Amino acid sequence: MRLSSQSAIHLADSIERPGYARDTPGHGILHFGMGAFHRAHQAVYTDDAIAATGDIWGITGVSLRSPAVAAQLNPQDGLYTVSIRSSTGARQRLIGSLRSVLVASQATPAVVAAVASPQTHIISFTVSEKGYCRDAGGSLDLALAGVHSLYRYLRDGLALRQQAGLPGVTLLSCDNLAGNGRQLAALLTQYLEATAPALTRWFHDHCTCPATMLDRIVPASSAADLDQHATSLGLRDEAAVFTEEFTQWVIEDRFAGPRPQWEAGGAQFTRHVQAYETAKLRMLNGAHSALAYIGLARGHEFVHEAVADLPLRSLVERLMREEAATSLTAAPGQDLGRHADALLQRFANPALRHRLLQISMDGSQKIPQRWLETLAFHQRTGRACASILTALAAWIRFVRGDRWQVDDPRAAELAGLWSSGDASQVVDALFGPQGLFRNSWVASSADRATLLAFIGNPPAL
Ligand code: CS2
Repeated sequence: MRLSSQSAIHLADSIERPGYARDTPGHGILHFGMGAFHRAHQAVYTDDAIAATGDIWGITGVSLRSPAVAAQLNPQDGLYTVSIRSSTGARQRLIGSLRSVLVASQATPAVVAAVASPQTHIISFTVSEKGYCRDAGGSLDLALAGVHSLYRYLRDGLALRQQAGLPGVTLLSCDNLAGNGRQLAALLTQYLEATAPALTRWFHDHCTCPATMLDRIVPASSAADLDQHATSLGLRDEAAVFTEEFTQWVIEDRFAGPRPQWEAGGAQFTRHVQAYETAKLRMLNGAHSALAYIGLARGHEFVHEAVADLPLRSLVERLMREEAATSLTAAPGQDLGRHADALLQRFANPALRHRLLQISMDGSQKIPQRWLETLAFHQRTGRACASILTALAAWIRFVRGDRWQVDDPRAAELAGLWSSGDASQVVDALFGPQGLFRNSWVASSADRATLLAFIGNPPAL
């Protein structure tokens, strides 16, 4: 039997349930990007906030193109379980904050109407780095921002809000971008200026784009996970997600209207989001990407295996402690050394089975904020960053595309750079003065030589 509002009474008693009645209409959150991450993070904080305050909020999910998540969640009335996997076992909980999922490409008017609805106060996003349709320099690429980009739905819905005299909304980017709120505001402004200039002023005067830092490791659920889970649950949950105990959400308190009391689930509201965010991107995500590209080349499949490979573990420690942490200003009370200790422990969790290939996706969208900004910082301090350069060389070999399937919006272009077989041409096309990533980092001649040496001959570690 499939999980749904009706069948939920058959769930095993050990499973925690929403502490509120789900059938009351409430305030609305419209969330773009219904992947496992949102279901294991923001939707859980929202569930906690509703249970703690009785203030009802409901999330309407939007998938931009793929109907897969809607087909998992709608037949289940939006219900799904989160399983927390630690080394001591698993704990499960049923989440009630999600109401339904729209597929934007098939239900455009419904998505635009949801943006414009007076019940909607927050529109949030986990559309991944590439969902923002940026060019390599970080500006909006209008050719990519087509009819099924998030910008189009925002523009059409916000225009209706303006015409109806409705209040603005909070646009909350929850993606791993440096200065995610600021970037969303700038990109949407570029889009409006190009396609609906009369709306730009209203957007600036009525909407806000707070900065956020979100952290929880959520591997994609596999078919085997779902099968095994059905046995322990007593019902089949096609939308189940599996995650770790750790969770963190740091948010800038700059909302255009009401918001859930996410503090009830442990969210921190602070002015120092940027410090947390930069530390997370350069340490956690920077380490993750290094584990992915170097770990795959060393024959590993999962993060816990790669971090148990001692020479690789030491490289990742040096990357976090000596290269990333020294480029950061900690938030008040934040201890970056302890942060690195905790990350190593989280990476070592064997129950998570987090695939390196999942992290390897979309490298061209990830490396600027994970590695290149650290390299640029230390170009000014004079510190050599051998660990990041080793990881960067592994990525350059990876995008050649001859050993793994490269899942990246620039995959063809990156593989094309390799057509001459000459690594120095590839490095110059990426990190030379005219290179693709020149706005983030241009390799000095010493770093260029190191990179070329590491590409030709991966260091033994
Ligand atoms: C990972 C992140 O796939 C990736 O690129 O580095 O999804 C990471 O697991 C999360 O940011 C953890 O909060």
